[in-house]
Amino acid sequence: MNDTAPAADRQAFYDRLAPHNLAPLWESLHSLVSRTPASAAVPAHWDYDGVVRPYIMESGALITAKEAERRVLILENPGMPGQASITPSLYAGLQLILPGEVAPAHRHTQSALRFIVEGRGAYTAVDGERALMQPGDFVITPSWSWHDHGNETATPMVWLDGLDIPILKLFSASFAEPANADSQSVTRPPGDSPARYGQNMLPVDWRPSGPASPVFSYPYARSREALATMARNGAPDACHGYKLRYVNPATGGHAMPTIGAFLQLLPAGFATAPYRATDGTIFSVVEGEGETLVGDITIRWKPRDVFVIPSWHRHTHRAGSEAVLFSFSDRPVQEALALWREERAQG
Ligand code: 1HN
Repeated sequence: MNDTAPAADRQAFYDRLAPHNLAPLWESLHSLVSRTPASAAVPAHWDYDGVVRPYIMESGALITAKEAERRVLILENPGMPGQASITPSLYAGLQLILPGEVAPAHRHTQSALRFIVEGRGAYTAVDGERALMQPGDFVITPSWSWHDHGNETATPMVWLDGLDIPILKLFSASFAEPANADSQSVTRPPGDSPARYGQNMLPVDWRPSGPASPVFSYPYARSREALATMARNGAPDACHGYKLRYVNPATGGHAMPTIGAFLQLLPAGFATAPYRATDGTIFSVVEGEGETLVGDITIRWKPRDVFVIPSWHRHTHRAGSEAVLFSFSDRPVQEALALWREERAQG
């Protein structure tokens, strides 16, 4: 063989290989092992008030939360149509629960987060304890924990769901089961886990039973106040503004082992220095208006919008007014596997 074999001869060879479940590596080597990350995901933006909200509300008239099990519009990355993914490793959706509805109790090996977008006072119950939800609250349902949601208020509630569905799919490790009642019986009063685990103290002799945080609700008021105090007391980070990470108070690690979550404040007029990292990140705008420049794309955002920046896409945020952004990514997985990289402000 020489390096000038006609393309047709090579193709004929590949065609004879295929029935034997064989393929030539040399045709795909450089896309399999790219010099820099090549995400299938593309930058994308969902306008909540202008586009998404009307469709979510329309879904409320078509199917009940009980019939749907979860009434959610999936936020599909336009670079990965039909794959129920917002990045190659993560799923995101917007979930609606109407007054009087219950999203029935179940558990699964997928870990989930909720970030509350609209409405106040509905609850999520996790392993027998309810937490009432307000806009901007961050709530987790760790892998294999029982969870159900109920809305006993008079107004619709919408939240952003983030799950590690594509990661579980990669590992073929999905298990799920329904509970035997729609609503879990309440075994601990509301506020029990924040008291035990969320006051910078832990019950003496308590040992964690798993890697996820024993605190399952992180109220916005507290996180927001922390950011405001940071902003009063020091200079912003050039790439992040003022940015905090949600933690498991028992370990200092991320709240869940597969999904990391963050909240950042950008002062009015602040522009972040160019930044990129290997964790493709989903943002939910809590307060303020601004824009994010990624490559030659400009995403203009306002409260309740969602946008996604794929892995290794250099970007900068510019806040028109003081802004607060929630975000989540697969960073804990990449850190555990020693794969996570970032690059700050370069060229
Ligand atoms: C799920 O359990 C919830 O508990 C939301 O609210 C979205 C998407 C796929 C699989 C399970 C929830 C989900 C989900």
